[in-house]
Amino acid sequence: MSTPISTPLPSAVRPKPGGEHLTRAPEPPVVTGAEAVVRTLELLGVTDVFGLPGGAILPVYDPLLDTEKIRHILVRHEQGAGHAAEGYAAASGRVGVAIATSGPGATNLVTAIADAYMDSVPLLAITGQVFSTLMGTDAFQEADIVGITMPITKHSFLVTKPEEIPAAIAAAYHIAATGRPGPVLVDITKDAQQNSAPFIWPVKLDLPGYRPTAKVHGKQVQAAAQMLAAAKRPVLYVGGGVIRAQGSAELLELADVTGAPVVTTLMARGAFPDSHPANLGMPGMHGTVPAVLSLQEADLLVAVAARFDDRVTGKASLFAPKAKVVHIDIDPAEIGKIRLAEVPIVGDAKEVCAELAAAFREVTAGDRYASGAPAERYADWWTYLHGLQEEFPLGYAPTSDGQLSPQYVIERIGAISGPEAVYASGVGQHQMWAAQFIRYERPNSWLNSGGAGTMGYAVPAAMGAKVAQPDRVVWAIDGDGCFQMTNQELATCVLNDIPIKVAIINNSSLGMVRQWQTLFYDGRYSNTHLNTGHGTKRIPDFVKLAEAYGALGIRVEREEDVDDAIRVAIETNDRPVVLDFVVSADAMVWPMVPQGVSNSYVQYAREHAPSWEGDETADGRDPDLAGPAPEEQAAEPSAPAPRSSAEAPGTR
Ligand SMILES: Cc1ncc(C[n+]2csc(CCOP(=O)(O)OP(=O)(O)O)c2C)c(N)n1
Ligand SMILES: [Mg+2]
Repeated sequence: MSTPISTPLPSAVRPKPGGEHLTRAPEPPVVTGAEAVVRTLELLGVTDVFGLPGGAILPVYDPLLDTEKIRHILVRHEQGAGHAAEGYAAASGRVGVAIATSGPGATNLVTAIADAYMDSVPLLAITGQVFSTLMGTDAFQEADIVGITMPITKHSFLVTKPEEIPAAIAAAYHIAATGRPGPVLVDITKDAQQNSAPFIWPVKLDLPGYRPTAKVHGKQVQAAAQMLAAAKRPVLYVGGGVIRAQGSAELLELADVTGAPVVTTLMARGAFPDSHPANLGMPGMHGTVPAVLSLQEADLLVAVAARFDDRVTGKASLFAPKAKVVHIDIDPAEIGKIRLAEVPIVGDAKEVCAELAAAFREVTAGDRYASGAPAERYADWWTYLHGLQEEFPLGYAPTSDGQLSPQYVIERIGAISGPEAVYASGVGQHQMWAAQFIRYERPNSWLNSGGAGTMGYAVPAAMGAKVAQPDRVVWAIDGDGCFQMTNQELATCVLNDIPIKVAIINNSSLGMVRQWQTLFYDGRYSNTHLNTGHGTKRIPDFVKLAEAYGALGIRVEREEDVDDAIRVAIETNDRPVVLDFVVSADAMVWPMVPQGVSNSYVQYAREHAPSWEGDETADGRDPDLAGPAPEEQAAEPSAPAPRSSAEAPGTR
């Protein structure tokens, strides 16, 4: 990725004695630091920023009033600004920008910064800081935000002089967008904003040691191609980095050339089309049985910009026990962090996928699978995987209490809105169902908080996505718990004409936590009931809340009303829409691998584990693969093995 920071300011033309005109190096204009902030953002091509003012950033807000190039969207909470900037970035691939004041304004951004760090989102956070003379005195609204965010930023700048502003912001923008993207903070003291200095542009980026793009090592690519050609049971294990690298087309090429199966992690949903026959779906704790077991049975993993997250690996020492690993990542620190890679490849996923596809073609040129049907190469493997797909399709059981099924609602939203829409989700059961039951066909269409698991992400992220892509239908698929964390941004959406659609999957509870209480705490529901749904006082009443904000609110309680409500939401574009889907609290997310055990212990539904190829133990687990039975393993204390009675496996 390159960054457009070389736009020069118009050069001045001065008269020369004798009537001739000569172009001379212009005197740089002298501007305040605050003006320099706005000018720099303009020159970087920033068109939208999300923020909320306060004393220490007030100087910057004054020239923001005059710029015609930048739209500032006034949020109701700085966390909303941060997630909106993230949603903007995740939907468009551009850098998202958030602005806050010092102290609590800046600390309100911290969750979003941490979130962006975990999910490699290019985020530029600009904060005001107290006067440099007051720093370190516990001044009013002082917080050491550079110190606070040090472990959760890719880099940060503390700027105390106006002349440093253009270079600091340009460098921050560049660092956020290049290499492995991430959040960068620029903290600017109030005196640096108020004082003046010559505005010099373009700036020279002086970033010693920052070399984000390494040249791909050809020999490693060659070795990977040979391993792929020799493998019998390979899997392309695709992570969210493919989307950040805009490498979906190259990944598709790699998959098509090799004929290998593909799994897309929670962060990578949409990186590879769900309609593609090689896509086995999502791996991990709530992954599809074929995706989870493909990794367990594989003899080769080609990890493409994936980071072996514990929600994917389960107990890491028992993950993919038969596989060698090719690990492709732009961040060398990821390689070998969790799992040794026999072939490490440091490089941009887009570039490496293209090179690996070409190398594979060369290596296999002339062999009997090279032309015609690449899937034939791994025919036995595909036979096994197709068997799993047939036996364990994603599904869900009807609800037992007659309430709406949350999976059905989400499935209908996806089916009616289609792959051109954008779907942002909160965190919890609804997030997993949205990852499972919406079919993603294009990158940047699925936005969620995968690494941090930040409740409250959906509404502001959807708002940011809609600002970036106003012509798309943008959904926030949210939980009743998550929605209560950031729904104040509905005011921002209404007042700024950002007509997002919010689907609250209202199970009246902190559902994912409740699910663990059902499975692991004998149904002792400690502090997970939210009283927002069926048979409760409905505090708050989401329809009334939506109306109070000037949005359209509709409650949906019956299956036959679901489609109509979704269509009304899609057709309503003069204001945001909130659909309160009152669903069953008892629905659970399946399949599931209990935390801390081998993925071979994946359960299709309650008490229903897949049976195994070859030698089987009485409980259906292959002793070679599964490791000790879950009861014998050192499972996390919070997650003993499931012990409650049967629930029907998925039927739809
Ligand atoms: C900020 C934050 N606090 C707590 C959690 C722990 N947590 C994970 S999922 C969840 C429940 C979310 O409830 P809701 O939004 O209603 O979604 P549901 O699981 O019911 O679909 C909680 C509390 C979290 N992920 N983030
Ligand atoms: Mg809920």
